[in-house]
Amino acid sequence: MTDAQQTERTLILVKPDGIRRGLAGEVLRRVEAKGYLLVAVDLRTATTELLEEHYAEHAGKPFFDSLVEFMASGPVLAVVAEGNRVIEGFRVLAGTTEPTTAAPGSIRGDLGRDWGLGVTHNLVHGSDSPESAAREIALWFPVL
Ligand code: IDP
Ligand code: MG
Repeated sequence: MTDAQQTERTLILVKPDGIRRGLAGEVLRRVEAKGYLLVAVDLRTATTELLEEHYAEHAGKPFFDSLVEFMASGPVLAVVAEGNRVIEGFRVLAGTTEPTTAAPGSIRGDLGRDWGLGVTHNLVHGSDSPESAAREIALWFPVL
C-alpha cells in the first residue's frame, strides 16, 4: 500500500455512560458511516491504574478523581479506528467537551446532556493528537 504512512489511527472510548445508555452501536455506526475503518474493538472494565495513566494530563485537577471513578464504574468500549485525519475527524464527530453546548449533529451534541454531576458525562473519548493517539493505543491495545 503506497499511502500506508499517511493513514492515521486514533483511540476512541465509549464511556460507561454510553454503554449504560445503549449507545455503543450508535457511536460505532457514526464512525463507520463517516468512512473510518475499525481496527480493534474491546468491551472491558478498565482498572484505575490504566485510567490514571490514560488521563495523566489531568492529574491534580479538581475533577480528576471523579473522572477516574466514573470511567471505572462500568465497562467501556475501547476502539481503534483508522483513516486519513481520523484523529481530527473523530473529535469533530464527538463534539466539544460540554454536551450542553456541543454542536447538534455531533455525538455529544445529539446524545449528551448535563446531568448535574461532578464530572462531565459526555459519552465518548477521542485522542487529541498523533502523540496522544500513539500513547493511548499502546496503553489500551499493547498488541497493536
Ligand atoms: P475531552 O474529552 O473533550 O478531550 P478533556 O479536557 O480532555 O476533554 O477532559 C477529559 C474528560 O474529563 C472530559 O471528557 C470530561 O468527561 C471530563 N471533564 C473535563 N473537564 C471537566 C470539568 O471542568 N468538570 C468536570 N469534568 C470535566
Ligand atoms: Mg481530552
